[in-house]
Amino acid sequence: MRTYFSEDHRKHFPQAELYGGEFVTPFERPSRAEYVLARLKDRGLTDIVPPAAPDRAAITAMCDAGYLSFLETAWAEWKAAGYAGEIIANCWPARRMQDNRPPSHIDGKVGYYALAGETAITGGTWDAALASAACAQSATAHVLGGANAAFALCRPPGHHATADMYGGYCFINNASLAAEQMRAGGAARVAVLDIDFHHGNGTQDIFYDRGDVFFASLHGQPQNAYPFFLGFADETGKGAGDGTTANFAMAPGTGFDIWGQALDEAIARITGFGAEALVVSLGVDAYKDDPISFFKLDSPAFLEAGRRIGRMGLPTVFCMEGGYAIEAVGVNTVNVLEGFLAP
Ligand code: 5XA
Ligand code: ZN
Repeated sequence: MRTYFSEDHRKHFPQAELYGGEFVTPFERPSRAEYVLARLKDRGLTDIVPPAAPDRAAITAMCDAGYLSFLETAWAEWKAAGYAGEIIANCWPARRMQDNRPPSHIDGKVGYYALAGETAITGGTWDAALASAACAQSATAHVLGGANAAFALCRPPGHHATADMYGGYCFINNASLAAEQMRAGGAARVAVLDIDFHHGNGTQDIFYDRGDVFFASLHGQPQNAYPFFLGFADETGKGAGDGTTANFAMAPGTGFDIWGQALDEAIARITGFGAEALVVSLGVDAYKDDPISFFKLDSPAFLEAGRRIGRMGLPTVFCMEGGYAIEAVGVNTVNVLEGFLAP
């Protein structure tokens, strides 16, 4: 399986994440990608190539124009405002406030376009986000060209980003771009299977009223887990998308016995939908030692998950999402890929 990877991911390395009332080194950091790369090479998956230039038109088609312009210019505006630190949101259009009038001042814009406060923007964030999107786009092009699968080693990740909001370490929704590209490339029905510990609120939001893209997510129940406000089982889609969203929200302490059943059910739903192509939001923070999650999967569980996904027999693009038990991220990610390759 070919991996698409861009060194430009390093341009996004905020020094601060607001966590537990303190500033800490962000859990989502460049070394995560290094561990995945090292493990790919250890296991002989050495077909690792840089992506083509990002297809900006596809990104523009999926995202809000004001949002993209904000991402591209936020750092310059922040500096022009005289701020010394990194861009961190500190005010929002909360309940009973207007949320459809983007402010002019950079402080207001940041709050308008942010869905959470943990994610800092720096001078290199936009370039890195574009490079990450390019990895997803090139991986998808590779599969549309006839490969049975490809791995986009995306960093920053994408599944929390909506068409007009960033957060949860995500800026451009890479998996959604891949799904749209699969559709444009001829797949009549596409599924996104999100196995990251956190609900893929951005992907759900982008496809919620679409009948041609199925979204299934396995995640920590929103009462207890980020992103908290979406991912309940009764969110099933609307309009033409009624019935094309499936949320499997699980309790603290969930192990592979329960998680594996949810995966089987998600796979059955995707098969029943008649998907012709698959995008996997490949987060490995369901791992038992992940520092910001509460599932209890061990490393062999990721191998088994990959096998079950592989048995679907669909052209598949894997997009890297979360996973913060840094030294295990490589093993767990590559386990999914190896399971897929030898189902
Ligand atoms: O999949 N999403 C993540 O891993 C990010 C979680 C951010 C929590 N503040
Ligand atoms: Zn996650």
